[in-house]
Amino acid sequence: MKIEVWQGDITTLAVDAIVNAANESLLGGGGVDGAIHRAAGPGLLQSCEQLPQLRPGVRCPTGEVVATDAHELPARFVLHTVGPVWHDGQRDESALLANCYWKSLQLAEKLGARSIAFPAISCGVYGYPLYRAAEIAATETLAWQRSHREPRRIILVAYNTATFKAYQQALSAAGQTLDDESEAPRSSDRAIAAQSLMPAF
Ligand code: AR6
Repeated sequence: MKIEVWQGDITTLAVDAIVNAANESLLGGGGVDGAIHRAAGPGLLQSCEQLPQLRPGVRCPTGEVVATDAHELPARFVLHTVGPVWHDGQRDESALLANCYWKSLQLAEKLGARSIAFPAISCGVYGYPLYRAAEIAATETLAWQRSHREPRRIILVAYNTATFKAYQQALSAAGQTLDDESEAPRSSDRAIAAQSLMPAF
């Protein structure tokens, strides 16, 4: 197995879980977050509003992740994670970004997901330098795949060519041979209900 790199719109992927680069409110925003909410329909916002972790005044800490149903998306679950805002690299940004990947994979495993797709968390509005973020995405996903059975299929989604190239370069530097562009994956039917598996922050 390899970590796959795929260029396109994450909302079109029929995988078990797609990851959303959310903000601490978990109530939607721009970028990939906006695209996911638009494609999922209004039910996704309702699911976010009903998350048991989001009591009044409580926000989702950076580096954490929660799951909701994916509503009208072809995926089964949306895993909402909050990436770090890039400042100067001295504010734990790399550890926080690594948490987004690792904790998303842990939650996907708990949900029975066999396939998961990640956007380039923090690489848009949050300003994380692209190649440094790609290195973290490559390191964390490869480490996971080498030590866990599921989710077996891990896809790094690049929305543009620069991100696609950064992923290829980072995966190659981390020891993976270059992959051909993969087909859009299909979902499996082994996922179990998200609601019973909500983690606490
Ligand atoms: N499919 C795949 N990737 C996408 C898509 C898409 N449809 N649309 C954008 N991207 P960003 P962040 C890429 O800004 O930096 C939101 O408002 C995009 O090209 O979405 O983590 C949230 O609510 C970039 O490479 O997320 C937060 O407030 C990557 O997704 C804030 O932005 C992430 O860019 C989070 O900022």
